[in-house]
Amino acid sequence: MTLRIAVIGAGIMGGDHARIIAGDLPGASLHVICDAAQARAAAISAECGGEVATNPVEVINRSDVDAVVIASPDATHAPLVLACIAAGKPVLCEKPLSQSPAECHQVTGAEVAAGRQFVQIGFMRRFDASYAEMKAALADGVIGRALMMHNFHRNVETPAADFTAAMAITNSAPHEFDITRWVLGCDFVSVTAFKPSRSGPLVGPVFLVLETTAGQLVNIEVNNNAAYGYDVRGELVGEKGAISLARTSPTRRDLALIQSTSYPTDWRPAYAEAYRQQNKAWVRSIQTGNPSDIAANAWDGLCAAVVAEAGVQALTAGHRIAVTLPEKPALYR
Ligand code: ISE
Repeated sequence: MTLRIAVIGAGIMGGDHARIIAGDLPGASLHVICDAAQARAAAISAECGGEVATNPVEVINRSDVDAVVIASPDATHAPLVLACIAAGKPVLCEKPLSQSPAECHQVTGAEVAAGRQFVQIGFMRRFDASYAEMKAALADGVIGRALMMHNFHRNVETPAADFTAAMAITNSAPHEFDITRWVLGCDFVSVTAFKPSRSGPLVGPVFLVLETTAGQLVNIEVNNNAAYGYDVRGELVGEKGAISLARTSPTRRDLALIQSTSYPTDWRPAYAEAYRQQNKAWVRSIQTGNPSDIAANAWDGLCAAVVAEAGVQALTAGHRIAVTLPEKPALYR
């Protein structure tokens, strides 16, 4: 049976998910594209197909919608996920699940009450080959026990004019909060946050230092106005060696005594394949009834939100803040 998928949100990520579903997602079809701005939904529909709609809750409850992708503004994610759970619809929710741990708690509580998982969170880096190889190297023991993980997350410029330093922690850094948890297989016990002074009005970098439940250190630099290119770096340091993400460029140029490679413009070309693999894993999980063993679930979304909230507190307080997670429900063990 082909899954009839509705995409909620026709912005940057909603458009990309619609293109993946329409063009490269076996077993699924783009059934509805929904956005409060009808013209934006109509433009995606003209390109990818699907009916146009403007009311997300109505779409979620349609009997001819089998599954839902939520790619609307961050603040709408948790309420719409709750509507999907209430309607019994599997949902792929773009990160973050919510910037509020309390809202994430409502979602995990709804899944626990239903006795099953409905939610996959769009932490697509878990499906990136470089991070998968890093995780495998740690599991194989080749670099020894993990000591530290260094992470750099640089955007050309902030994705929105109202982007703040706190959003660097609540919107961008959740990728690192999740991928370091996934690679290291542990959680965090504290976070300390710093930010250098930057000249001019642009949002400057934030620098986080986190301690894990296994006594390791994780540092995360998020610079949303790096200017030179979209550049994500990672190095996992073990007691016997280290492994780093290899930055790839489609080509290398040798011209006039200069060798050069290019940077992606933003995260979408950098993780195009990871998004496809993530979405395929989601469709498989619906078809089989078994959650993906790679993808992030609502519990992972809650963990990212708890760390992000502590990170913002640490930035304001200027000292280490404890990260305290609730008891993990059996549904997620
Ligand atoms: C954006 O929302 C993403 O999810 C990107 O992966 C990340 O690199 C960017 O910093 C975020 O704003």
